[in-house]
Amino acid sequence: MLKNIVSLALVAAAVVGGAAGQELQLAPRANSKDVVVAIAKPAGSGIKAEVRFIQVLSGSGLQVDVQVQGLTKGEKYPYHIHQKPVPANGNCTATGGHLDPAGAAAAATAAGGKYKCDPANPASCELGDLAGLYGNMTADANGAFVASYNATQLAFGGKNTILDHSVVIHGPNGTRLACANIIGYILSTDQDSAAGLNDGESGTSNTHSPAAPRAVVASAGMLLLAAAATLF
Ligand SMILES: [Cu+2]
Repeated sequence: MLKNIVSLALVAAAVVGGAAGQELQLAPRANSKDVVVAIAKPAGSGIKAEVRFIQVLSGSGLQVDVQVQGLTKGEKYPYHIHQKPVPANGNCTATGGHLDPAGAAAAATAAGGKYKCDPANPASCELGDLAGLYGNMTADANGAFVASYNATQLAFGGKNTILDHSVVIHGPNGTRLACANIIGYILSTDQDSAAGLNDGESGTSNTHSPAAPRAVVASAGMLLLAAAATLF
């Protein structure tokens, strides 16, 4: 399974490299052979990051792979999925609050308390509170951070979709340091799938181009070669 995930990540990198500037719309489809990924690349304040969300082939949720450079050792950096996309001017403040379709924060406030995510009780956490659920980013001696986990609540499509949203990295004092949109890609092994996919979420589809072509893969071997060229 882990090997599969690594391979899928490489495949994703190949397609991203070959389809620069093209966004693909996604829809979960039962019994589909599609491999579905989404990537956000937050940058700013000397930070460069890549967060990959990969469809888990069995079970629910998304595999999340986080790689960051440019952090300061000894400091904690919260990061989240935020509600709104990053506008063209790159203003991270415009991404609004955390993605919270179940209203965890509002429920905490209504109960007279202050929102606090307890990872042992995911219902207490906003869907997009990745730091609360899985821990803050922290830097090693080189200013780097790497994490990989299975976020069981995240999805491509439906009420818990992460598509059309964004990833924001905060400084220790909460300042928004880096942000990027989550962009989805479909890698398909079947050629007869129609275009016109969407993630089922209305109102924010303006960030996608309806006519964007799909990335159709011919063979996994070819893609892995392409991935090597792209990554290194
Ligand atoms: Cu945030």
